[in-house]
Amino acid sequence: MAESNKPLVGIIMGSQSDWETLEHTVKTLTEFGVPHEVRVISAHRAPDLLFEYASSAESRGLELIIAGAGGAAHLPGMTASKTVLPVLGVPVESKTLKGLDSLLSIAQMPAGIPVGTLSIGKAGAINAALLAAAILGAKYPEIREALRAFRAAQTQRILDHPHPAAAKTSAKPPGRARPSAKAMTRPQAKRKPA
Ligand code: RP5
Repeated sequence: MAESNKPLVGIIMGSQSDWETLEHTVKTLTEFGVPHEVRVISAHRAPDLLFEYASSAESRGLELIIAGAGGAAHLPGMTASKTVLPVLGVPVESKTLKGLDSLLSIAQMPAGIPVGTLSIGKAGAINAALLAAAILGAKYPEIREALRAFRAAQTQRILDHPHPAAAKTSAKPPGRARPSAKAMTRPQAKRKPA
């Protein structure tokens, strides 16, 4: 079972200050039972560490990387340049330009090195985890089913609260909606392919 605890997803961020955004990615992946690891790796302040991390990610068993950064956000793109694993980028909201700088830095990659870019801030951080679950779900049926249950529960919350005032008092953020009782009792996703 040790194998089942091996991280499938690497979550990296450019600074400690990015944690308040990327913690939503971690929380969501945890709720889906997706094994992951978390590191602060700055593209500018620790470039050698970034190269080492990205170039060894595949051989260490990672299957996907989520990289969050703000400002001149080169971390996702540089990570993608050093691995063939899928890289999802989360633009962190910057103080000066509200994350527009981060978004463009991550999204505007040259042809040949793609980064799957999410929206700015918390929504992007949550969606990065959900997109990771969708990608990994092609190989791991339990992740796919957890995602299916999450989506059904999310829809049901809308249907159950047609009045906006009622929805306001009882709606939960997407990450709070547990996928299924079955998925939640399982600490980690199994590693066996479908
Ligand atoms: C980027 O610079 C980081 O991703 C962070 O969003 C931003 C500011 O970093 P700190 O100055 O707060 O460490 O590299």
